[in-house]
Amino acid sequence: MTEETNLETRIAEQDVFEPPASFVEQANVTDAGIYEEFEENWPDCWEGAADLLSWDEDYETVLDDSNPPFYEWFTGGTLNASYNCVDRHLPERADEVAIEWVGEPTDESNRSITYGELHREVNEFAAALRDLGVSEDDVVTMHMPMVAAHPVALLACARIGAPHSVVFAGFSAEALADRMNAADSEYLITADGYYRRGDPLDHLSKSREGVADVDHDVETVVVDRLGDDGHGHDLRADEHDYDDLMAAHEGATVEPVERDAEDMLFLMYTSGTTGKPKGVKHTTAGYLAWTAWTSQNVLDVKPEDTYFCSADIGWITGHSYIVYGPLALGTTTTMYEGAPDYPEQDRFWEIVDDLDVTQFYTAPTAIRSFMKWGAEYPERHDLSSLRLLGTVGEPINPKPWKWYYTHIGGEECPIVDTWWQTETGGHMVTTLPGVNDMKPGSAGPPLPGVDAQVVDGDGEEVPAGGAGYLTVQKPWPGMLRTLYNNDERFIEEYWAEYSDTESDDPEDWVYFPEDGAKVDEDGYITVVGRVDDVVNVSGHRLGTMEIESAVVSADHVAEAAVVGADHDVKGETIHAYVILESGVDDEEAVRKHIENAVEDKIGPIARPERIVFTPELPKTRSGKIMRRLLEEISDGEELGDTSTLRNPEIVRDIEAEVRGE
Ligand code: 6R9
Repeated sequence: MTEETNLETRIAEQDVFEPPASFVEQANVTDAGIYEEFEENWPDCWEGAADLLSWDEDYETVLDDSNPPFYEWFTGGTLNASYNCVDRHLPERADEVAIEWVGEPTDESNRSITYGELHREVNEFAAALRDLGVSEDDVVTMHMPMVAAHPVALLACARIGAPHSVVFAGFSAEALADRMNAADSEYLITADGYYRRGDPLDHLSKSREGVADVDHDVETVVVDRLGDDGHGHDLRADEHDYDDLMAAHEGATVEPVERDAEDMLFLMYTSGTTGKPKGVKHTTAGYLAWTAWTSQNVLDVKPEDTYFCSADIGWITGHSYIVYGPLALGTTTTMYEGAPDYPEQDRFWEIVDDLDVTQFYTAPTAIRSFMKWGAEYPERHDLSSLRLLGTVGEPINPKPWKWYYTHIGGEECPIVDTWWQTETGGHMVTTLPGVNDMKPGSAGPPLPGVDAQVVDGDGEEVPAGGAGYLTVQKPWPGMLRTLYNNDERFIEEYWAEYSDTESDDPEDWVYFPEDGAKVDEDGYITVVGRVDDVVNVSGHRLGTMEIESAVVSADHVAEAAVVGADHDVKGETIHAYVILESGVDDEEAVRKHIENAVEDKIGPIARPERIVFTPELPKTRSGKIMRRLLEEISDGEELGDTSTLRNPEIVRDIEAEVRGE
C-alpha cells in the first residue's frame, strides 16, 4: 500500500477528529467552560458580544422579552454599523487592507482597498445617496454583482441609516420588481454587467426590466464594471453613473447617523416553501454583535488575518461573513467576482496562495465540485497559510468533509460546519474550532448561549440518539425581528408550530427553523435537511440527506440527490440522481456500489428503486440542489418553476432520460 492510500484509509475510517494542536495554540477561544458560563449567565452572556461594538449611547437592557416573540436586544443603546465597520479602525489600521477584491479576468489587477480608502469611498457614496434624496429609513435596493462598490454601497446605506435590501444579481427582473414593490423601495443600485467564465455579461437590461415593473418611480445608480467590454448602454435621466457621483462628491464626509439598537439595518428577502418571498428584518445592534462575535469565536478571525468567504454578497452568508462580521473586527476580507473554475479549476487555490488566505469558508456544493475536479488542482498551490476551513448552506456528508480536511486543510485546519439561516443572522450550531472535537457530517453542539434542541412532533426533547425537528428555545441577539410589514406571517412561519401563541411568557415561545435533525450522546446535532425533504417509505421516516450521504459514500460517486417518489404500495420510494466522477463510465458497477452502500449504512428499506445517472443536478443560484424538481420528474408531474435555477436546461434532459424519451 502506498503512503497515499494509507492516509486515505485511515481518514476514511476515522469518525472523530480532534482540533489540530497548532490551531488550538493560537485560537480565540479554547476554554470549554464557556458553555457552562454562558448558560449560567444567560442572557447577560451576550454583553461580551455587545462589547465588541463601539456604542454612541450605552444600552440599558440586554434583552427585553416582555412581548414575545418580538424580542428586543441591547435596548436604549445607539450606534452606527458603518462607523463600527470602518471609522473606528482608522487609528490603528488606516493603511491595512479592508477588502481584497479579486476580479475574474486574470489580466486585470486586483484591488486592495485599505480601511482609509474604504472610509473615503463610503463617505463619498453616502453623500451621493443623500443628494439623490435618500433619507433615514428609506429602503435602498441593490441588484449588484460582486463589484467592490457593493460593500461600499452597503456601508454607505448603513452610514445614513437607510436599510438596504439586496436582491441576488442572478435573480430575475420579476424577482427584483416584486421585492422593490414589497419594500416600497425607490432607489436601486446595480451595474452594467459582470464577467462570468470570461464573458462580459449584460446585467443592466435585466435590472431595467425589473424597474419597469415597479409601481412607483425609481432612481438608479449604475456601476460601470465592464468599461469597453460593456453593452453600449446609454444612461437615462433616472440613472446615475456611480463614478460620476463619486467624482462629484470627492472628499465629502458624512457624519454616521446615530441609530437605535433596534433600528432596521437591512431587509433580506428569502423564499418560503410557498407564496411570496419573506422580507426578513435584521436590526443594527443585535445583528452586528452576532456576526462580529461568531466571526471571532467560530471563524477565529483576528485583525491580521486575510479571510476569504466564497459566497456572494447577495446571500445572507455574504452579508454576515464577507461584509459585516469581518469588517466589524477590522480584518482583511476577500471577495472574488467570478466562477471557481475560471480560467481553471484551481482558481480558489490560486487566490489562497497569492493572498496567503488564513480562513476559507465555502459551501458543500462547492466542496463536492472540488472533489469531482480532483486533488491535482489544490496540489498545484501552497495552501499552508490556511488555518481554518468552514462550510455552510447544506448538510455536508462525511466523504466531502474528509476530502476538504485532507486536500485543502492538509489535516492542519479544523473545519467548522456551521448551521444557520437567513433568519438567524449568523451561526447557531457549530463546533468551536479550538474547543470541540469534530465529527464529519455533524454540525456539532449549539453555540454557547444558544438553546437549540431536537424535539419530537409534540415538542418534547428527543433522547440522545433520537431524531426529530430542530428548534431554538430561547431568543438570541442576531435573530430576525419580524417579516417586513407582516408580523402575523412571522408568527405563523416560525413560531406557531411549537409555541403557545396566546401566552406572553417567553418560555412558551419556541422558534422552528423547519429543519429535521438528529442528536447524539455528546449533544452533537446533525441537521438532515428541511423537513419538506423527509421521505416516508413504508411507514419508515427517512431523511433524503441521510440516503444521499450513503449514496455519495459509494466509490466513483461525485454527487447525488435523493428524492421520495410516489409509490402505490410503499407510499414513497427512493430515487437517486447521481453524478459520476469524471472518467468513470461503468454505470452497472457503480449501481451495485450504491445499492451496497445504502444497504450498509441505512438498510434495505432505503435502497433506491431507481438510480439515474446525470452530468449535472438542478441547482439554485446559491448552489442548493432543487430536489422538488427531481421529485416532480420522478412523479411524472408537470414541472414547476425553474426560473431560479442556475442550469434550467438540465431539467429537460433529466426528464427525457427518466421518461425514456
Ligand atoms: C446560511 C444559509 C438556510 C437553510 C437551513 C438548512 C440549510 C445551512 C447548514 C444547513 C445543514 C449546515 N443549512 N447550513 N444544513 N448543515 N451547516 O444557508 O441560509 O440560505 O437561509 O438557508 O440551509 O436547511 O434551514 P439560508
